[in-house]
Amino acid sequence: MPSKSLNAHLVLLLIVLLASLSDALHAPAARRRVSKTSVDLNLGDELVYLWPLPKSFNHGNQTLTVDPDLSLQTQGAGWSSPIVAEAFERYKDLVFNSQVFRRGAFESYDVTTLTVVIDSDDDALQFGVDESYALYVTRRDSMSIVGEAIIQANTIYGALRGLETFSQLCIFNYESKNVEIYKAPWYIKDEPRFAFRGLLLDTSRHYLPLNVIKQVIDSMSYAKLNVLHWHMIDEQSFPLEVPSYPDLWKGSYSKWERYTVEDAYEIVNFAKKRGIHVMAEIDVPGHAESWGYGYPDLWPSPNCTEPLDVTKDFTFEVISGILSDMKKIFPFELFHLGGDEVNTDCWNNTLHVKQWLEERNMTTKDAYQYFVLKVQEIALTYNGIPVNWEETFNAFKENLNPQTVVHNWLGPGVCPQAVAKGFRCIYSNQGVWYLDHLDIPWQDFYTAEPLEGIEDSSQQQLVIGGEVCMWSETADTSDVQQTIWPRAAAAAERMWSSRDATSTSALNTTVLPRMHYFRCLLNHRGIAAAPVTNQYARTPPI
Ligand code: CP6
Repeated sequence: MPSKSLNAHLVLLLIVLLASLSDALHAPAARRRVSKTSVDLNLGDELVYLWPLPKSFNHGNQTLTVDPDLSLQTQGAGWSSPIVAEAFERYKDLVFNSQVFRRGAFESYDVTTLTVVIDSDDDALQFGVDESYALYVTRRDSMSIVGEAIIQANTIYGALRGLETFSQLCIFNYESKNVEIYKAPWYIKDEPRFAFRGLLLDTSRHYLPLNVIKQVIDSMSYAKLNVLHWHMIDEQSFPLEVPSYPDLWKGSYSKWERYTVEDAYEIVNFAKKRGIHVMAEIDVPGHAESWGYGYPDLWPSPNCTEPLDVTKDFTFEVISGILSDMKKIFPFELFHLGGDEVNTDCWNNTLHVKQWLEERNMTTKDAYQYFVLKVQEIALTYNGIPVNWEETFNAFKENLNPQTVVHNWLGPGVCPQAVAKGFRCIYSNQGVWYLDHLDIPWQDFYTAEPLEGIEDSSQQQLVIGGEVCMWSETADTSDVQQTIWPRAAAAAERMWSSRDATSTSALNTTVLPRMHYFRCLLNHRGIAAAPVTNQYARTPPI
């Protein structure tokens, strides 16, 4: 045998030996030959497989069967809501559709009716809308008048959250071929810890088709997230149709990578039916280069295409036109005005801007403040509450409009400072809640705490919630869902469930099996959620 080939064989042998040695060190003995290890979590009896965990619950130990022809009965002032009726049909599809039923002719089910009692008929999806609900599931004979499963909610949006929880209790049993509810009876009373539970989607770096955005919205509702922060426009592309300035979307990547006004309405309505607000953003004065493809006058000069030209009235006329058009589409009270990562160097290097600054005795930082405050005023005239990235607070502190919501992203530090000055705050610490940072593990998403460093309870009230960010420089339709899920779910439980329920000790025993299970639920619902860990998992009650 030639020596080269012998060497190659030796090297191969060595690799095989080392690989099996490392397997032996890392894997249980019985599975030494499998590259992936396997864990049998075997903790099911004590754990409740609902995600996010409800605020309070009690349950028994009965198994109830659910009728595939489950009927909806609505009561209370909100009884006629089409939003609830449609949601019921969606959840029925999710629970029953992909299963094959062996329905006996005389089979009788324990749960044949879901009764939803809604106290208010107001279907306005306002910020802070009451999302609380109670859910009871018992045997039919013990509650003969109103049925076996009851959701009580003050608003239709609370009812939607209750429907999600009910759907998570319904599990298909491949032996009995029935959908079953385990550990009944159930008594659940639930409400969110934070009113703002967001996910940022970036459609400027990579365009996302409407159907993909809709699927993300659907998946958000499964984790009870309630704000889609639509970071639609940035320096790379301007995909939105703006009737007041129809050349703006010349800054889109192509003619088919665009959103019409109707498209945007459709997203807002689709989200509303799932109790999800859409918070739109125009990120100014930085991150706005694409605006100039349609209107080059917005650029200080062809060599200075960002930040937008602070000297021209035209700049603020365009912003006013955009906000006027966008506020008609996006009724959510909060409107994001960006303000992050503004590099003003080229303002100084552009003659007419430099002169404008000198005439007014302004520094570039003054001009940045002038820009941000002016845009805040414009937004307020259209009844938009300004949200700004934290750099604006870091630079201008109490000069910001007092209604401003400060949006954290640089480390954990700013919310304590902002709420101490009376501003509201959204937590998005990039070290733990940036989904495009693939190296951040789910445990870091889970243990992140929006109230960290804030002891005073009235200051804590000013933290309206948090948001996980799916920046899309390196992600698109091909991988957006698997990048969002399941880690966004870890943050979703942090924002919904009570602080003491989301204990940060014993993550591997109390949270990991439930995470595995919720990820599996997402997969069953057609969402391309990535594996939680590189381990196989057997999670009760399946
Ligand atoms: N785009 C915009 C971005 C980011 C921000 N704003 C960003 C910055 C740093 C990281 C990730 C994202 N891509 N408009 C900051 C809020 Cl690490």
